[in-house]
Amino acid sequence: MQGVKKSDPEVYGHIVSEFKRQKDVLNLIPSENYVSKAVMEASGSVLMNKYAEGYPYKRYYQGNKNVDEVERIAIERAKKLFGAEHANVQPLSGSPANAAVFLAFLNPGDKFMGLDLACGGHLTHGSQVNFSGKTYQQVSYGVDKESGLLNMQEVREIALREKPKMIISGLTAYPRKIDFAEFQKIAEEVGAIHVADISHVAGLVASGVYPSPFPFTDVVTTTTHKTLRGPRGGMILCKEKYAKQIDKAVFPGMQGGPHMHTIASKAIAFKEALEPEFKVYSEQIVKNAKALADSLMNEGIKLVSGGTDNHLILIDLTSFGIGLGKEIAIALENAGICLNANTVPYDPSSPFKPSGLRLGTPVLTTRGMKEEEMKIIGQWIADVIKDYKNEKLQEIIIGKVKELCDKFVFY
Ligand code: DSN
Repeated sequence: MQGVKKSDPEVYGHIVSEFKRQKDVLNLIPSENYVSKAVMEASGSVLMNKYAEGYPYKRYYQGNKNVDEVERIAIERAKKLFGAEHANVQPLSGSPANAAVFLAFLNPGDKFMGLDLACGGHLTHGSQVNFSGKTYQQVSYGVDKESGLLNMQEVREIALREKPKMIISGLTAYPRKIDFAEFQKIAEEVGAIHVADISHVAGLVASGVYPSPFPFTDVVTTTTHKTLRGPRGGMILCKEKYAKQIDKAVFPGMQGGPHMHTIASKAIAFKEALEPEFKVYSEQIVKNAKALADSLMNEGIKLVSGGTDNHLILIDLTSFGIGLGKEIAIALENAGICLNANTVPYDPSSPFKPSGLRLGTPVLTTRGMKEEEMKIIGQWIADVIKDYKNEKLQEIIIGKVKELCDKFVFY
């Protein structure tokens, strides 16, 4: 970083502080991860300088012989990793990927189904403050109030009644397995396109430790930076029969020039994910999440759905009070534990003052932590939750967190 240091000491200072923060906190944000040095280096390479509108070997500008190869490699590896017929690696992130899919299959005003934001869906699955809810007609499905689980019979009934043109399956805060095959079956029954948004679980899917939507799902969207441990970015995978529609929707429909430095980083991350060690890593993410969930429940903390099948856990704080998520997330950050406040299904409060906490294990697993550490971390989290106004306790725990982090240095 010597160039940054010399040219812009102010920004350099913040980057160094952020490096230190990432090293010294227990990062439990389930949508984040720490990428390899190779992935990071490619992101900062000269590929950043290249415009490459179009697709490999069919570009609008000259000078693409190197980036054409990089994008071809990324596409081939993405297809191999997931067993997909077609891959578009250009989406800038998850929301643009989903926006391109809407553009490919729907007209403004058309009806689609998505998981309610408050029940674990994403903004782009039809939230009223997002383009998806503003431009198209969303019909939401939720989770069962008691069990916190998806009810596929209800999803089918809504689909038969509403006849949507598209059904989105996928999650940002659902800690259990999703039956992608059943979603596809329902979509086929009502003549809808099925889009599985696997952003959170992509790494687990690639490793075979979570149900895969391949090869039967029409279209799959994902980010590349969560459990997949690649750069900030997105991707669309689909059946060959939708390839042209998807490619046209991404470019020129939705985006201009792709970010070739990010595509190079994606290619590297896919190579890493194709290695046997990545399966071991993914298995450990789930083992760690289960161990952390058990530790929290042993301390009397209530979890939505009573546990987890993937990398994430949703804590229901309503027994401590309504709308306490943010306040307790801040108390935990003061104790060196970083996660995010989140709504719980049928939250009696609002998204601005949610009643839950969302946490996950991708980063801690990348750092090499295992079940033993999860047990201790669960106890620390529970201690802070139960006494969240106790600043002295936060000070004690932050010291212990630092000691633990020093044993698991990643970069
Ligand atoms: N912000 C992402 C998450 O945390 O799940 C989704 O866009």
